[in-house]
Amino acid sequence: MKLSSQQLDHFNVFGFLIIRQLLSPEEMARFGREFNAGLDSWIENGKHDGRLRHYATLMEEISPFIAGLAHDHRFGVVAEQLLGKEVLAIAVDGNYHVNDTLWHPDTRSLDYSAVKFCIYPDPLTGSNGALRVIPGSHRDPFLSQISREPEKAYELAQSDVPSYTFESQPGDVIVFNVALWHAAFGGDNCRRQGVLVYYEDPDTPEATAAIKEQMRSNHGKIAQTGRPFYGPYWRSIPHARHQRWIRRLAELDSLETF
Ligand SMILES: O=C(O)CCC(=O)C(=O)O
Repeated sequence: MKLSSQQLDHFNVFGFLIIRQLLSPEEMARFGREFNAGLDSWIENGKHDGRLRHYATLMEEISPFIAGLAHDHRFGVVAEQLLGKEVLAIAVDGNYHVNDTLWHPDTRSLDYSAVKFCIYPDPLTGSNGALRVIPGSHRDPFLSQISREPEKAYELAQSDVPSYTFESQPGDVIVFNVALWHAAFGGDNCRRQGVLVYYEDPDTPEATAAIKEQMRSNHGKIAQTGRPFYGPYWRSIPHARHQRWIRRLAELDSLETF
């Protein structure tokens, strides 16, 4: 899949890109089934009680279609075009979100670049939890100027911060630079979000150091669950692109969780 120069400009200028109906209804039906099976397999009694956000990786044999999206050209090759270089697939995961996600960027480091694809299996509008982004907030000085406390900084409620809302139908995908400020408001207690994250394949000391540090933090979060971030299934996916990622992560000391 080849992005147009307008799509690349949109991503570079605003920090995000929307690709409508990237996944077909049949693919979304499978996505939804594997998503629930994968997420529920990380819950002790197998059922989310809706009280707290629940996160799980989707890189195991229980969700082969979702795991395989990482090397699907609609994601892996698109990530390469967006970042203008080779990438590493870092995570495929999902969340049952509960209530609001307050404003934040996923990173404040501009030493490396990375993108996050979000796939919401249920229709979402601005009033029931659609993702909101602040266009152009992935670059400094705007990135650093925005406050996490809009109530104090601008006398604005979190949900009143000026933004663009990604209203979506199943199959629509948004991809954003991980430095972009984003949030979501008004969702229920089981708002489903699938995610694919790619980092640039680092070729400078700064990017390498920043990515290694970020990976330590990624592994640290998963280590608490007692599971490996990259389990045997993920490591064995027999796709050339995928195997290159595994080798590079090992070279970067970023493959092992413990
Ligand atoms: O609530 C959401 O949909 C966004 C969650 C989030 O902050 C993220 O994916 O980085």
